[in-house]
Amino acid sequence: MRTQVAIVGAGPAGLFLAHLLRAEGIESVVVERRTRAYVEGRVRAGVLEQGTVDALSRLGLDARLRREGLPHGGTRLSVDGAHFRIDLAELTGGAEVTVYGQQEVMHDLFEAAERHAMPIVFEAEGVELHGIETERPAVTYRTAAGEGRIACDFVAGCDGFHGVCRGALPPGVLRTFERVYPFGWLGILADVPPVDEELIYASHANGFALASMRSPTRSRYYLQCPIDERLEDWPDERFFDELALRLGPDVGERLVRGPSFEKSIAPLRSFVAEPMRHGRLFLLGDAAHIVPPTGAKGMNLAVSDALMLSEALDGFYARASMAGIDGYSARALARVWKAERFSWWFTGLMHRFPEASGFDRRMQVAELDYLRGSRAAQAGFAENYVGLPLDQDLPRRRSVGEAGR
Ligand code: FAS
Ligand code: PHB
Repeated sequence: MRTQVAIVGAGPAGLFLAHLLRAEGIESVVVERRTRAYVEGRVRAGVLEQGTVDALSRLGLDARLRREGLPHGGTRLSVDGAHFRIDLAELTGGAEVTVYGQQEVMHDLFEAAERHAMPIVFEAEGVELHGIETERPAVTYRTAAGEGRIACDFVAGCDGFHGVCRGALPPGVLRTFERVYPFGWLGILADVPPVDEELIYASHANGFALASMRSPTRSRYYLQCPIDERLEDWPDERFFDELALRLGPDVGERLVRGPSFEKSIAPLRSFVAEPMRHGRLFLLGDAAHIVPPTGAKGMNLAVSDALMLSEALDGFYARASMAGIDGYSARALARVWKAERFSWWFTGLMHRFPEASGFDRRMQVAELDYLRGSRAAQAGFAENYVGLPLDQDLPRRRSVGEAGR
């Protein structure tokens, strides 16, 4: 078959891109290794930035989000049980985040893809890229129905951290940057009402905890844990006891307990691959970058990559312009690195590091105390947490002469 853009991977990056291209009249075919049920069933992100909500609205895919999503104008931080709130909306001129699970986003995107008869090949094995340095690239794969080949103009690598597309960049071209954290997140889902109407990020001597949610009747909770922790060592009773301790007495006593129906441990890493374009191949989302989930950026970065690439491809097909194509990697990486910084900073602030010195711990305490008491510090937190604009035009650097006036 032939199409304009072959998309490898049907996660948030791949499906947002497919819908954005459809909206611009650009054809694509998505090739996904798993089944739709598997992709939809993965429990991952929980918080949508304003830009992600706006993208769903622009695509006309926000009806259920408007009904069921939970807009949050603030978030809370807890330090050894003492809480303070950061008023996101007040500090950002009205921006907020929306709690709406990645599973729900994927359901809405797949439902709409079905309505629009968008071609998605599921259970595709052995995906390989060909000719990405030519103007006639192709993607091959096999399914139960046999071998498949997609001739295209461009390939979008949306196949996540463990996919094959990043590996298609020649070794001399690809540069990677990584930090692996010495702990993970033990997360549960339970059908119990959330402990608070907003999220609570907690720093405690025993480690980090996060009280989040999926709905007014479904809670999502996380505990920092050693990376080699075993799920069987964390029965629900132990999990809730530790969560109550780390959230502090006044919140802990409000905690509603109940049986978890999902329990998993996620490793934490910061990772960036550069460049995010080589020839006719583009990398988007986790295929190009990973953030620790502390800043709730992972899925939102996948969406902003898709927004940028769809603009670039619209320029190519509508105006025969290569400007967006040539500028995609630098533009996407400018936003990616800022989200990497915020996620790394927030992770370093809220977690306990086994090798931390007494000085390191004092730095955390001082920074948390500064954040608690400074409007300027909270404004910086807020603009990063709700999501920086697609292109953050930093104030023009003033020369020394100008600064002296
Ligand atoms: P994805 O990994 O979501 O999707 C890639 C798709 O490509 C998958 O469907 C995969 O099956 C497919 N694929 C892979 N290899 C392929 C191949 N060879 N051929 C064809 N298809 C292939 N983010 C947050 O913001 N908050 C969180 O709390 C959070 N928790 C997370 C927990 C876990 C365990 C993980 C792994 C990630 C978490 N994330 C979180 C990050 C997550 O939401 C990602 O950022 C988001 O899914 C990125 O979307 P994609 O780039 O589309 O990658
Ligand atoms: C979640 O609800 O899964 C969630 C929320 C906020 C985060 C990370 C995860 O920072």
